Amino acid sequence: MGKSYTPKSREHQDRHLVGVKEYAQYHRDGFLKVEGLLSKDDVGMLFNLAEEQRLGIKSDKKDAPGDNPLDGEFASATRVHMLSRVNADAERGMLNPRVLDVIEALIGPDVYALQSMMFLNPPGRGGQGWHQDSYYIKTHPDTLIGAWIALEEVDEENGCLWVAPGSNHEPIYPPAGHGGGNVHAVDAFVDLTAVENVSHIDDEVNTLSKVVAQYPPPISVPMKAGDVLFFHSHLFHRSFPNRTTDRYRRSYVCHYCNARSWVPWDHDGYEGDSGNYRQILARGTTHHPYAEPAYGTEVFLFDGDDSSDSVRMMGMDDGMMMPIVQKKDE
Ligand SMILES: O=C(O)CCC(=O)C(=O)O
Repeated sequence: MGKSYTPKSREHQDRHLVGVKEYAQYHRDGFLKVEGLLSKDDVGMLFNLAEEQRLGIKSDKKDAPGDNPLDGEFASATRVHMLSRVNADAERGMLNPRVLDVIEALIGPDVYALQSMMFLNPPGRGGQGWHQDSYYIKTHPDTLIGAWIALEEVDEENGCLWVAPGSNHEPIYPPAGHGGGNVHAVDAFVDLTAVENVSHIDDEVNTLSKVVAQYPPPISVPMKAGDVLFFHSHLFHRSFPNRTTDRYRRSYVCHYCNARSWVPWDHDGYEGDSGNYRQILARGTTHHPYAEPAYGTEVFLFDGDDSSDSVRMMGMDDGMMMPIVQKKDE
């Protein structure tokens, strides 16, 4: 007999509990907005980080042509990938315990933190056409999930996210010309059409938009600072460029997966067949290799106490389901 494992991350203060209705809604619709999940301090830390990036990029571009001193900044400052590998605050943001509380409930118990992106989206910039995140990041089994953290008010004007509710039940549409080789379940479907120019902002050339059109009209997801949108990696979603003249659209977007998945992916490449060893174990435990937080951010992993009893739902004589504790030695 192998060592028993009852999934249970270490207790910590201020845990955000997910409701059963929220869990069901996430799995039905493919997204879940949790309002006010991040504290003012946590949002402030990430907002300041976004500002550092924005101003850093601005000063780099001070020689950009044009009369408007913001031209260079607007032309370049849209998104910064993987700050979490080089900055302690960015790592803390990706491993925010309350974000992980929700991720753990939705796709856990064992969680890898894979990716972070800081979006700045100045006036006139940003936007990403219809796409599915698992098209880009491979996890097998496919357990990828995104967390979109609003660092300020976002709405249709400055380029909030749009989603097609229920489209998370779709398979991943493969790119034309590649035989679908880099998406899951190649050759498993008789009628899965290939798509072109996924993520292109123009629906005329991004042919995933034709599948999106089979759904009820997509909905926008306006958010306030500290709200977090959790979204399924098969969900059709997009954003439009920021069409204001005087507002940014700052957000921090991170991706996670179940830490029992094989991850043949890493943002910066990896050696061998598996990128698992580059992914931070953020909750639970795993039989795969993993990375630890480079800046020492505390994570609440499996507490190593395998004496916990296992609880199962069982049918009683009266026909009711009851949680029954199963002792290890039974
Ligand atoms: O925030 C955006 O504009 C796009 C983000 C997105 O689509 C993603 O992270 O998958």
